[in-house]
Amino acid sequence: MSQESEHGKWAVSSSEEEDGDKPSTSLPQQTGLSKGGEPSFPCSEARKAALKRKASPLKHQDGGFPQAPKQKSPPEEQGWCLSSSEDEEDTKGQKGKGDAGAGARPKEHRPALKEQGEGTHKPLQSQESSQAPQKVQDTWDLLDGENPFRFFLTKVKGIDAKYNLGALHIKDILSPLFGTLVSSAQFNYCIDLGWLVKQYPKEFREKPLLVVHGEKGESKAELQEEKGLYDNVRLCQAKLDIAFGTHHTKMMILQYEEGLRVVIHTANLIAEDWYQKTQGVWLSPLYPRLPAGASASDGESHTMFKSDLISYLMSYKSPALVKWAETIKQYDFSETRVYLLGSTPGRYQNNDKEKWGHLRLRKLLKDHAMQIPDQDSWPVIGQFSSIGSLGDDQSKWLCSEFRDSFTSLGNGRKAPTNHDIPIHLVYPTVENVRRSLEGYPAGGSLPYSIETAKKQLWLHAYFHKWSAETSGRSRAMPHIKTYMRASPDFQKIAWFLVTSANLSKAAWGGFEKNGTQLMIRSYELGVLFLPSEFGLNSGYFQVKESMFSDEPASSFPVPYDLPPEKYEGKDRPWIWNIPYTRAPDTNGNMWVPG
Ligand code: GNY
Repeated sequence: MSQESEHGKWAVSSSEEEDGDKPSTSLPQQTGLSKGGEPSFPCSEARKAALKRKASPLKHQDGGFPQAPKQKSPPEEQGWCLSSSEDEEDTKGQKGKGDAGAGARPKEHRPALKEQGEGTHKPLQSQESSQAPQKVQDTWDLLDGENPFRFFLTKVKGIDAKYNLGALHIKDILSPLFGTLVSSAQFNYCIDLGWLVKQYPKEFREKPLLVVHGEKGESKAELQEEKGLYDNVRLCQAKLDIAFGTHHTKMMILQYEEGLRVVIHTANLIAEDWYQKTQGVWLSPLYPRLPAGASASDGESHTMFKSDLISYLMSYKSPALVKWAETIKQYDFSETRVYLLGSTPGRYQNNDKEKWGHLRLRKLLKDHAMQIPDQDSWPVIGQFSSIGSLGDDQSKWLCSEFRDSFTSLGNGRKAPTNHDIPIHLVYPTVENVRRSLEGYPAGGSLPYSIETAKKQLWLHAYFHKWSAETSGRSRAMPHIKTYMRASPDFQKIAWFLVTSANLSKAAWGGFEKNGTQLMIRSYELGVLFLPSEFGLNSGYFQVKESMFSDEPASSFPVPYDLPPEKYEGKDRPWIWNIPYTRAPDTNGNMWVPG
């Protein structure tokens, strides 16, 4: 069978079964089913396939890609983070760079991360530029008041150092400079436990670590076996009772001697996800412990983040997470300026409908977004790394329930008709991936399948390329997922969301029973930034134009270029399970899945 359209021409050999709701998770050469008939272990299988390809890459006849920069291949960090968690094998020529070695005390002259707004909670004024726009010197300056949003990208190996100045590696996040760890919880999808433990500084590697995952069957057994090597590690399997659901949530809860911190991000706990990809990280402030005898409602923020986080944790119905919820109750979250927006599997009706997924976003925007003149014409921009089955045409989900939620406005207002509100979708082209730092293997984390793509060619008309000159990450493929509402000239944004949620019904939810029920398959988590929480009464953030200009600190650092650039004639969305052999990638290789 062959399909051709303005947006794609592919040869498809077998006729796949058509499951209207099945997310696009078919693997290149799916290998059978487990006893229970569940699909076989997506994460570990995908990683094994990647390792196999890496071991025997298929060289393109033309050899290297024109400007192929020679680079070290293995994603092993070699002292390119600021943390003091140097590994035995990371030390080659890296000693004496000022980091504390194992067991040594952190730099005493550095405060353990000075907190923006701490104590004073002075709202940022839109026009305020009184703080001299001094050059950002290092991460510490950046955390110290230059970044009210606490929104970061992960460090990328192989780009100009200036683009990593405000970026964080996982070792930075887990560094003793952020706090003296007592206990932690890691929520994630794909977890390399041996690697994860090594990201903690040596002195914290034996502290209690709870790993919350969604693995079943054989890959769960693998994780359990690995866990056996560590006395301090406990596993919590998130229940996934609805078919094709996934535990996508990526969160760290870090309990310190000095307080508690929550990190909500987009990266899997594997080396490749922290190497050459664009990933987003939101760091909470350091939450102080409440005085003994504080009541349940104490330590709440205007955004209700604390109780929303507790509700999210309780949705797992796991004793280990009830304990973490009890711990959270003891801390003061009042400095939090973001809203928590999650998904948790279930079928929700009545009051519960607005707790999760796109209806939660709809409610937050209705209740808290401010009115802006002409906002009816402001486009919605969605940016993601995978795409589910969205139906036969746009009316089925994208331009109905999804658009209704993402175009919601303050004061419960609704655009008279939202039919003309543009939706721009940002997803990498084949050419984006081919020229990326990783080359075609970057496509192993962009699992849009041919089976899904061929059913929804209509969707590809909404697509825009990945471009990120502003953040220096045009060649670091996105695994971040973001959504925002921008002005028609793309200079302002009404809100910004960073999340684990891809463009899928499994993540955001889909109506059932004539819209009286929202059905969600997966766990997802993100944070929503609204201007009002940052002391802006204009109703919008100015978009930060460059990392190096003297813009007010209240400008929002959108991590990719605006306006988004449409796919051109020959552009195709990256599809991970078809071959690309016509042109070599960055490393002179082809892509032949399966
Ligand atoms: C989740 C991923 C479709 C499945 C097997 C998949 C493939 C490649 C990367 C994936 C990924 C996530 C995630 N599924 O990065 O949650 O981050």
